[in-house]
Amino acid sequence: MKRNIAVDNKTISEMLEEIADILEVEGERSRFEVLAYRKAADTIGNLQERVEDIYRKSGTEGLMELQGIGKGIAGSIAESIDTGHMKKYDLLKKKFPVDFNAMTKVPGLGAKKVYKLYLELGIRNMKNLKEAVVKHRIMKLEGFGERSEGEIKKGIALLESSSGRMLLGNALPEADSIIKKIKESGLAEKVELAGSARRMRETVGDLDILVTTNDSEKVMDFFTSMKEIGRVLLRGPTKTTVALKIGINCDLRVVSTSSFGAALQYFVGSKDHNVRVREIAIKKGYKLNEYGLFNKKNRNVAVGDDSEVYRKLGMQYMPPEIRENKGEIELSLKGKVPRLVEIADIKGDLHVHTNHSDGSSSISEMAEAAKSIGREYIGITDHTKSEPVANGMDDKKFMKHFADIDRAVKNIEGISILKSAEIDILKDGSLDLKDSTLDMMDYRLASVHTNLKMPREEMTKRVVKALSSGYVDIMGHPTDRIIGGREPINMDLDKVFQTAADNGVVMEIDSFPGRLDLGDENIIKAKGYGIKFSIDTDSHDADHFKVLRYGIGTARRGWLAKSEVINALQLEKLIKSFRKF
Ligand code: DGT
Ligand code: CA
Ligand code: CA
Ligand code: ZN
Repeated sequence: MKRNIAVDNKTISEMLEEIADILEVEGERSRFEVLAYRKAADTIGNLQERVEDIYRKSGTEGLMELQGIGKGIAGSIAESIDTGHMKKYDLLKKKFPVDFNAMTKVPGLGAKKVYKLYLELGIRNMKNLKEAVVKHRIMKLEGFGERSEGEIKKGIALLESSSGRMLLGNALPEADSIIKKIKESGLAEKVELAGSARRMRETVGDLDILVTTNDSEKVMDFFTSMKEIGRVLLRGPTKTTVALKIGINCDLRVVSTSSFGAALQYFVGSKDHNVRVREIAIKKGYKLNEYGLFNKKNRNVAVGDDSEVYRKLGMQYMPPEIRENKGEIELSLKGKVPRLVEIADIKGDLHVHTNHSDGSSSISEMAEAAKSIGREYIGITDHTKSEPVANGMDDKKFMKHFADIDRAVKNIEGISILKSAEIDILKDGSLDLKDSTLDMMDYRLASVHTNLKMPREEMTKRVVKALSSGYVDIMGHPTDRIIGGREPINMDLDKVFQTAADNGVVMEIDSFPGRLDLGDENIIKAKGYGIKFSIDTDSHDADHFKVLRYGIGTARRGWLAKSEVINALQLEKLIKSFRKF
């Protein structure tokens, strides 16, 4: 199987993941080697910088400085950038011509199951898989059964409903880098991101960029020859559409300086928001479109940026994140748009993993990294024993772990390190550690990780019991959904939020791009119960703290103010806010 030059992070990460899948099912290699490839795939997949840039700048040495990337894997990555091929990958794929990458994305299908489907039914790709589901061939297989087939069917539907859109966490860094390059080229005056990415939606359909320039030809030439671009789909003097290598389209629009404000207002969207703004314009005797806000004399009165459009219409400025026609228009007309929480408000991070469970960095490394980006405190929340795959610790191990935290605290200045854990909420709603261990923590974060398919009533009971135990301060990634990968757990959110409100339990906004949990709509719902929030990164690596921007974007889409976010508090106030027992 031939591949295009494999230079983008996603392709490399997927190849490494597939190597891990094949090594795993081959069963001839050590578990260690399989894990090494998975770890490397994960690192590359989460990298905000382009791995190609790192390699070009600092060679294989530079690659080896990345978490979990040793000499061998660094060599393979270098090879794929240099030649467009990874020998090891090609060899393994020849032996196992199975699309592990696509099929393991189906919730519930791991590498081993995919391999079994290949051996027994000859299923090599998604198309074969879908056919087998339709023909009910999978339910007859040993180890699968009717329920399993039904789950695969649901999983495929879930995947398809989200395909075509990309996670904000993958799309936004790409947009940033394209915009930076256009700015640096000096060919354009204004360069602005628009569309759903500017509004920080959790997934985006395509990227939209607006520029002003006096040489549209040159800008379009520059844009279409960028290395990020896979194919030019449409090229014109005012609009060019390209397919980016990362697997999403990007529209670049050239607008005149006098139209810029109206164009930005229009293309930031959302469409529903725009429809309302246009109605208001008409009522006030204007005509509004992407070219301008025109008065009765057909003169454009909104010159500047998008805020000019709103100002001329007698509306208060609304941040892009809330432009969804969900009440922002009414508040804007009354001048009552709230000030939303910002990255700069965040003082600490209350969900951080280390290499004491499934993280890749030490307590001190995580603290240093957090300090370097201005955090004043972090809470260490490693996993508990019910998560053996994540190296979860039992009560005894936590004693040693806490002593290690104490030692790290002594060796670092300028940041406080809090003792906590990400405690599993067990099947019956009890917590995965003894009360005496919980008592030693500064606060307690609890999450559901296992038995995700419980019936609604049971799941609600389970979570309500945990939240009313008096021991839970924060509920971690409350719905446990994975965007495009796993449905939220089935529970009565109203009951859960009511219980949280009654017991002073804070809801987390997990900033990891594939989670963003709670998501915008559930934040609005929880907010209605008077619940407070913690916007955390769930970092598993010193490099992960930067995902906070996605959590903040989501919080803003959920209309949160600084006062509703506990980790915007100074440490002493935060500690006081956790209930004492
Ligand atoms: P996406 O790309 O599906 O994630 O979502 P958007 O919001 O980026 O949508 P897109 O790329 O189709 O269009 C960008 C913006 O342009 C959109 O947010 C609002 C504006 N727009 C597009 N089509 C229309 C329309 O038919 N009417 C109005 N009023 N605005 C539109
Ligand atoms: Ca778009
Ligand atoms: Ca678009
Ligand atoms: Zn978790």
